[in-house]
Amino acid sequence: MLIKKPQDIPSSEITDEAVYQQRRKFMTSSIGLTAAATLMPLQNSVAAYGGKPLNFKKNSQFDTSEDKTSFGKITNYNNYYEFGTDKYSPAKNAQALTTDPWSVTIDGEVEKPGILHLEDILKQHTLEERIYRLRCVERWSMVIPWIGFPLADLIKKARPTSKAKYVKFETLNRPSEMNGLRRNVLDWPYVEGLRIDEAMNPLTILAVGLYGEVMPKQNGAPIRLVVPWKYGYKSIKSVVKISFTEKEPVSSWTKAAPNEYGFYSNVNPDVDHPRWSQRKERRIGDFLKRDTLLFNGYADQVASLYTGMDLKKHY
Ligand SMILES: Nc1nc2c(c(=O)[nH]1)N[C@H]1C(S)=C(S)[C@@H](COP(=O)(O)O)O[C@H]1N2
Ligand SMILES: [Mo]
Repeated sequence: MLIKKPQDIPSSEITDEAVYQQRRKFMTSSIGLTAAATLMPLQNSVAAYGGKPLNFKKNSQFDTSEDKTSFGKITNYNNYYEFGTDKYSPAKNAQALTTDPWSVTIDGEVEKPGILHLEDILKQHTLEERIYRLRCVERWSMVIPWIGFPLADLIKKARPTSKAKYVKFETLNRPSEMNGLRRNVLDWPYVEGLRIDEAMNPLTILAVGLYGEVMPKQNGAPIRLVVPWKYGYKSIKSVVKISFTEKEPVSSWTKAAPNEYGFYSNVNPDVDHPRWSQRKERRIGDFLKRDTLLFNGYADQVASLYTGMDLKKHY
Protein backbone atom coordinates (compact mmCIF):
# COMPACT_ATOMS: atom_id res chain seq x y z
CA MET A 1 0.00 0.00 0.00
CA LEU A 2 3.08 2.19 0.18
CA ILE A 3 3.14 5.00 -2.36
CA LYS A 4 5.70 3.45 -4.61
CA LYS A 5 6.95 3.85 -8.12
CA PRO A 6 4.96 1.52 -10.38
CA GLN A 7 8.02 -0.54 -11.27
CA ASP A 8 8.55 -1.36 -7.60
CA ILE A 9 5.26 -3.11 -7.19
CA PRO A 10 5.86 -6.49 -8.81
CA SER A 11 9.05 -7.12 -6.87
CA SER A 12 7.50 -6.20 -3.53
CA GLU A 13 4.62 -8.50 -4.18
CA ILE A 14 6.96 -11.33 -5.09
CA THR A 15 8.88 -10.79 -1.85
CA ASP A 16 5.69 -10.98 0.21
CA GLU A 17 4.59 -14.10 -1.53
CA ALA A 18 7.93 -15.88 -1.43
CA VAL A 19 7.97 -15.68 2.33
CA TYR A 20 4.54 -17.13 2.64
CA GLN A 21 4.50 -19.63 -0.16
CA GLN A 22 4.00 -23.00 1.37
CA ARG A 23 2.08 -26.09 0.57
CA ARG A 24 -1.58 -25.74 0.86
CA LYS A 25 -2.96 -27.63 3.78
CA PHE A 26 -5.96 -29.73 2.96
CA MET A 27 -8.09 -29.48 6.01
CA THR A 28 -11.74 -30.26 6.37
CA SER A 29 -13.58 -27.07 7.07
CA SER A 30 -16.46 -26.94 9.48
CA ILE A 31 -19.41 -26.39 7.21
CA GLY A 32 -22.91 -26.81 8.48
CA LEU A 33 -22.57 -24.73 11.61
CA THR A 34 -22.78 -21.47 9.73
CA ALA A 35 -26.39 -21.91 8.68
CA ALA A 36 -27.65 -21.54 12.23
CA ALA A 37 -27.20 -17.96 13.36
CA THR A 38 -26.53 -18.70 16.96
CA LEU A 39 -24.74 -17.19 19.89
CA MET A 40 -23.10 -19.97 21.82
CA PRO A 41 -21.29 -19.54 25.11
CA LEU A 42 -17.71 -20.66 24.92
CA GLN A 43 -15.45 -21.65 27.73
CA ASN A 44 -12.06 -20.08 27.56
CA SER A 45 -9.91 -20.10 30.61
CA VAL A 46 -6.49 -20.71 29.11
CA ALA A 47 -4.88 -18.39 26.61
CA ALA A 48 -3.59 -20.46 23.73
CA TYR A 49 -1.04 -17.94 22.44
CA GLY A 50 0.10 -16.15 25.54
CA GLY A 51 -2.20 -13.12 25.50
CA LYS A 52 -4.85 -12.34 28.07
CA PRO A 53 -7.93 -14.52 27.44
CA LEU A 54 -11.25 -12.77 26.78
CA ASN A 55 -14.78 -13.85 27.64
CA PHE A 56 -16.90 -14.03 24.54
CA LYS A 57 -19.73 -15.78 22.78
CA LYS A 58 -19.48 -17.29 19.37
CA ASN A 59 -21.59 -15.53 16.74
CA SER A 60 -21.58 -17.72 13.65
CA GLN A 61 -24.11 -15.64 11.74
CA PHE A 62 -21.58 -14.05 9.41
CA ASP A 63 -18.71 -16.51 9.72
CA THR A 64 -16.87 -17.76 6.70
CA SER A 65 -16.35 -21.51 6.83
CA GLU A 66 -12.94 -21.17 5.18
CA ASP A 67 -9.81 -22.25 7.03
CA LYS A 68 -8.57 -19.67 9.50
CA THR A 69 -5.18 -18.12 8.91
CA SER A 70 -2.78 -19.18 11.65
CA PHE A 71 -2.18 -16.97 14.69
CA GLY A 72 1.49 -16.80 13.71
CA LYS A 73 0.75 -15.34 10.29
CA ILE A 74 -1.96 -12.97 11.48
CA THR A 75 0.44 -11.51 14.02
CA ASN A 76 3.65 -11.44 11.99
CA TYR A 77 2.53 -10.09 8.63
CA ASN A 78 0.91 -6.73 9.28
CA ASN A 79 0.23 -3.30 7.89
CA TYR A 80 0.66 -0.70 10.61
CA TYR A 81 2.60 2.26 9.25
CA GLU A 82 2.96 3.88 12.67
CA PHE A 83 5.38 1.02 13.34
CA GLY A 84 7.10 0.81 9.95
CA THR A 85 6.09 0.45 6.32
CA ASP A 86 7.09 -3.17 5.82
CA LYS A 87 4.99 -6.14 6.87
CA TYR A 88 7.38 -7.49 9.48
CA SER A 89 8.27 -4.42 11.57
CA PRO A 90 4.92 -3.96 13.39
CA ALA A 91 5.25 -7.32 15.18
CA LYS A 92 8.45 -6.04 16.75
CA ASN A 93 7.96 -2.27 17.00
CA ALA A 94 4.36 -2.23 18.21
CA GLN A 95 5.39 -3.89 21.46
CA ALA A 96 6.48 -0.40 22.62
CA LEU A 97 2.86 0.79 22.64
CA THR A 98 1.18 1.42 26.00
CA THR A 99 -2.43 0.26 25.65
CA ASP A 100 -3.52 0.62 29.28
CA PRO A 101 -4.94 3.09 30.22
CA TRP A 102 -6.85 3.74 27.01
CA SER A 103 -9.80 5.95 26.22
CA VAL A 104 -11.85 6.77 23.16
CA THR A 105 -13.21 10.29 22.61
CA ILE A 106 -16.70 10.55 21.11
CA ASP A 107 -17.46 13.96 19.61
CA GLY A 108 -19.12 15.91 16.83
CA GLU A 109 -22.78 15.53 15.90
CA VAL A 110 -23.92 13.49 18.91
CA GLU A 111 -26.15 14.12 21.91
CA LYS A 112 -23.76 12.29 24.21
CA PRO A 113 -20.18 13.28 23.48
CA GLY A 114 -17.53 12.26 26.00
CA ILE A 115 -14.47 10.28 26.81
CA LEU A 116 -15.04 6.56 27.21
CA HIS A 117 -12.54 4.50 29.15
CA LEU A 118 -11.81 1.14 27.59
CA GLU A 119 -12.82 -0.78 30.74
CA ASP A 120 -16.22 0.89 30.61
CA ILE A 121 -16.64 0.11 26.92
CA LEU A 122 -15.85 -3.53 27.67
CA LYS A 123 -18.34 -3.62 30.56
CA GLN A 124 -21.10 -2.24 28.35
CA HIS A 125 -20.74 -4.63 25.43
CA THR A 126 -20.95 -8.41 25.08
CA LEU A 127 -17.99 -9.69 23.17
CA GLU A 128 -18.53 -12.02 20.22
CA GLU A 129 -16.23 -14.08 18.04
CA ARG A 130 -16.72 -13.60 14.31
CA ILE A 131 -14.61 -15.22 11.64
CA TYR A 132 -14.17 -12.72 8.81
CA ARG A 133 -12.13 -12.52 5.64
CA LEU A 134 -9.81 -9.52 5.41
CA ARG A 135 -8.75 -8.50 1.88
CA CYS A 136 -5.87 -6.06 1.61
CA VAL A 137 -5.69 -3.65 -1.33
CA GLU A 138 -2.29 -5.21 -2.10
CA ARG A 139 -3.96 -8.49 -3.08
CA TRP A 140 -3.38 -10.67 -0.06
CA SER A 141 -6.07 -11.92 2.26
CA MET A 142 -6.49 -13.69 5.56
CA VAL A 143 -9.28 -15.29 7.60
CA ILE A 144 -9.31 -13.93 11.13
CA PRO A 145 -11.33 -14.96 14.20
CA TRP A 146 -12.00 -11.52 15.69
CA ILE A 147 -13.39 -10.85 19.14
CA GLY A 148 -15.44 -7.67 19.29
CA PHE A 149 -18.87 -6.09 19.28
CA PRO A 150 -21.03 -4.27 16.73
CA LEU A 151 -20.01 -0.64 16.21
CA ALA A 152 -23.74 0.09 15.91
CA ASP A 153 -24.18 -0.63 19.63
CA LEU A 154 -21.67 2.06 20.57
CA ILE A 155 -23.13 4.52 18.04
CA LYS A 156 -26.64 4.09 19.42
CA LYS A 157 -25.40 4.92 22.91
CA ALA A 158 -23.79 8.13 21.60
CA ARG A 159 -27.11 9.24 20.04
CA PRO A 160 -26.05 10.82 16.74
CA THR A 161 -28.00 13.91 15.70
CA SER A 162 -29.81 14.14 12.37
CA LYS A 163 -26.77 15.98 11.00
CA ALA A 164 -24.50 12.97 11.56
CA LYS A 165 -23.99 11.56 8.06
CA TYR A 166 -20.47 10.15 8.46
CA VAL A 167 -18.24 8.68 11.12
CA LYS A 168 -14.58 9.61 11.28
CA PHE A 169 -12.01 7.52 13.16
CA GLU A 170 -8.55 8.47 14.37
CA THR A 171 -5.60 6.39 15.52
CA LEU A 172 -3.39 7.34 18.45
CA ASN A 173 -0.65 9.84 17.56
CA ARG A 174 2.14 9.18 20.06
CA PRO A 175 5.60 9.69 18.54
CA SER A 176 7.37 8.58 21.73
CA GLU A 177 6.03 5.04 21.23
CA MET A 178 5.34 4.90 17.50
CA ASN A 179 8.65 5.03 15.68
CA GLY A 180 6.99 5.11 12.25
CA LEU A 181 5.58 8.58 12.92
CA ARG A 182 9.02 10.03 12.28
CA ARG A 183 8.49 9.43 8.60
CA ASN A 184 5.98 11.54 6.72
CA VAL A 185 4.68 8.65 4.64
CA LEU A 186 1.14 9.61 5.66
CA ASP A 187 -0.45 12.67 7.20
CA TRP A 188 -0.66 11.57 10.87
CA PRO A 189 -2.73 10.73 12.78
CA TYR A 190 -4.10 7.92 10.63
CA VAL A 191 -7.70 8.82 9.75
CA GLU A 192 -10.48 6.73 8.27
CA GLY A 193 -14.18 7.23 7.67
CA LEU A 194 -17.45 5.47 6.95
CA ARG A 195 -20.88 6.61 5.93
CA ILE A 196 -23.10 6.27 8.99
CA ASP A 197 -25.19 3.47 7.48
CA GLU A 198 -21.98 1.53 6.75
CA ALA A 199 -20.88 2.11 10.33
CA MET A 200 -24.26 0.86 11.58
CA ASN A 201 -24.27 -2.24 9.38
CA PRO A 202 -24.30 -5.39 11.56
CA LEU A 203 -21.08 -6.64 9.92
CA THR A 204 -19.07 -3.65 11.16
CA ILE A 205 -17.37 -4.32 14.48
CA LEU A 206 -14.95 -2.80 16.90
CA ALA A 207 -12.53 -5.60 17.71
CA VAL A 208 -10.59 -5.96 20.95
CA GLY A 209 -9.07 -9.37 20.35
CA LEU A 210 -8.46 -12.31 18.03
CA TYR A 211 -8.11 -16.06 18.53
CA GLY A 212 -9.83 -15.66 21.90
CA GLU A 213 -7.22 -13.33 23.34
CA VAL A 214 -6.73 -9.64 23.87
CA MET A 215 -5.73 -7.86 20.62
CA PRO A 216 -2.02 -8.22 19.81
CA LYS A 217 -0.45 -4.77 19.56
CA GLN A 218 0.59 -5.18 15.93
CA ASN A 219 -3.05 -5.90 15.04
CA GLY A 220 -4.32 -2.63 16.51
CA ALA A 221 -4.57 -3.02 20.28
CA PRO A 222 -6.48 -2.28 22.29
CA ILE A 223 -9.41 -1.48 19.97
CA ARG A 224 -9.69 -1.35 16.19
CA LEU A 225 -12.30 -1.20 13.50
CA VAL A 226 -13.10 -4.18 11.25
CA VAL A 227 -15.12 -3.59 8.06
CA PRO A 228 -14.89 -6.91 6.20
CA TRP A 229 -16.32 -5.86 2.81
CA LYS A 230 -13.78 -3.04 2.36
CA TYR A 231 -10.06 -3.12 1.65
CA GLY A 232 -8.01 -3.68 4.78
CA TYR A 233 -6.86 -0.09 5.17
CA LYS A 234 -10.37 1.03 6.15
CA SER A 235 -10.05 -1.15 9.28
CA ILE A 236 -8.23 1.46 11.35
CA LYS A 237 -6.16 0.35 14.34
CA SER A 238 -5.69 1.63 17.90
CA VAL A 239 -8.66 3.99 17.73
CA VAL A 240 -8.69 6.99 20.11
CA LYS A 241 -11.39 9.14 18.55
CA ILE A 242 -14.74 8.60 16.87
CA SER A 243 -16.32 11.77 15.46
CA PHE A 244 -19.73 12.21 13.87
CA THR A 245 -19.71 14.61 10.94
CA GLU A 246 -21.96 16.16 8.35
CA LYS A 247 -19.26 16.13 5.69
CA GLU A 248 -17.43 13.14 4.22
CA PRO A 249 -14.15 12.71 6.12
CA VAL A 250 -10.90 12.59 4.17
CA SER A 251 -8.92 9.49 5.05
CA SER A 252 -5.13 9.48 5.27
CA TRP A 253 -4.88 7.25 2.20
CA THR A 254 -7.19 9.40 0.11
CA LYS A 255 -5.15 12.43 1.11
CA ALA A 256 -1.94 10.66 0.08
CA ALA A 257 -3.20 9.37 -3.28
CA PRO A 258 -6.80 10.32 -4.13
CA ASN A 259 -6.77 8.55 -7.51
CA GLU A 260 -5.77 5.26 -5.84
CA TYR A 261 -7.74 5.24 -2.60
CA GLY A 262 -11.28 6.55 -2.64
CA PHE A 263 -13.65 7.08 0.25
CA TYR A 264 -15.61 3.87 -0.30
CA SER A 265 -12.80 1.36 -0.92
CA ASN A 266 -15.22 -1.54 -1.31
CA VAL A 267 -13.55 -4.77 -2.37
CA ASN A 268 -14.41 -4.98 -6.06
CA PRO A 269 -12.77 -7.29 -8.61
CA ASP A 270 -14.21 -5.15 -11.45
CA VAL A 271 -12.49 -1.95 -10.40
CA ASP A 272 -8.74 -2.00 -10.92
CA HIS A 273 -6.36 -0.14 -8.68
CA PRO A 274 -4.58 2.28 -11.08
CA ARG A 275 -1.42 0.19 -10.76
CA TRP A 276 -2.81 -3.35 -10.60
CA SER A 277 -5.86 -5.51 -11.18
CA GLN A 278 -7.98 -6.51 -8.19
CA ARG A 279 -9.34 -9.68 -9.84
CA LYS A 280 -7.21 -12.11 -7.84
CA GLU A 281 -5.80 -12.37 -4.37
CA ARG A 282 -3.48 -14.66 -2.47
CA ARG A 283 -4.76 -16.08 0.76
CA ILE A 284 -1.75 -15.97 3.05
CA GLY A 285 -0.52 -19.56 3.31
CA ASP A 286 -1.90 -20.62 -0.09
CA PHE A 287 0.15 -21.39 -3.16
CA LEU A 288 -2.41 -20.58 -5.83
CA LYS A 289 -4.25 -17.30 -6.19
CA ARG A 290 -8.01 -17.22 -5.90
CA ASP A 291 -10.69 -14.97 -7.38
CA THR A 292 -11.53 -11.84 -5.43
CA LEU A 293 -15.22 -11.62 -4.63
CA LEU A 294 -17.40 -8.53 -4.91
CA PHE A 295 -17.63 -6.91 -1.47
CA ASN A 296 -15.14 -9.57 -0.34
CA GLY A 297 -17.95 -12.14 -0.40
CA TYR A 298 -20.33 -10.11 1.78
CA ALA A 299 -22.56 -8.84 -1.06
CA ASP A 300 -25.73 -10.37 0.42
CA GLN A 301 -25.23 -8.29 3.55
CA VAL A 302 -24.03 -4.98 2.09
CA ALA A 303 -24.82 -4.59 -1.62
CA SER A 304 -28.06 -2.77 -0.79
CA LEU A 305 -26.06 0.04 0.83
CA TYR A 306 -24.88 1.06 -2.64
CA THR A 307 -28.03 0.71 -4.74
CA GLY A 308 -27.97 3.21 -7.58
CA MET A 309 -24.33 4.17 -7.06
CA ASP A 310 -21.73 3.81 -9.79
CA LEU A 311 -19.07 1.83 -7.94
CA LYS A 312 -16.48 2.57 -10.65
CA LYS A 313 -16.87 6.25 -9.83
CA HIS A 314 -17.25 5.78 -6.09
CA TYR A 315 -14.24 3.46 -5.70
N1 LIG B 1 -3.61 3.06 12.27
C1 LIG B 1 -3.46 2.22 11.23
N2 LIG B 1 -4.43 1.35 10.94
C2 LIG B 1 -4.28 0.50 9.89
C3 LIG B 1 -3.11 0.54 9.10
C4 LIG B 1 -2.10 1.46 9.44
O1 LIG B 1 -1.04 1.55 8.79
N3 LIG B 1 -2.29 2.27 10.53
N4 LIG B 1 -3.01 -0.32 8.01
C5 LIG B 1 -4.27 -0.81 7.42
C6 LIG B 1 -4.07 -1.82 6.40
S1 LIG B 1 -3.43 -1.28 4.93
C7 LIG B 1 -4.43 -3.13 6.58
S2 LIG B 1 -4.37 -4.26 5.30
C8 LIG B 1 -4.90 -3.62 7.90
C9 LIG B 1 -4.07 -4.81 8.33
O2 LIG B 1 -4.54 -5.36 9.52
P1 LIG B 1 -3.75 -6.55 10.22
O3 LIG B 1 -2.31 -6.16 10.31
O4 LIG B 1 -4.39 -6.76 11.55
O5 LIG B 1 -3.92 -7.75 9.32
O6 LIG B 1 -4.82 -2.61 8.91
C10 LIG B 1 -5.23 -1.31 8.49
N5 LIG B 1 -5.28 -0.40 9.63
MO1 LIG C 1 -3.84 -3.04 3.37
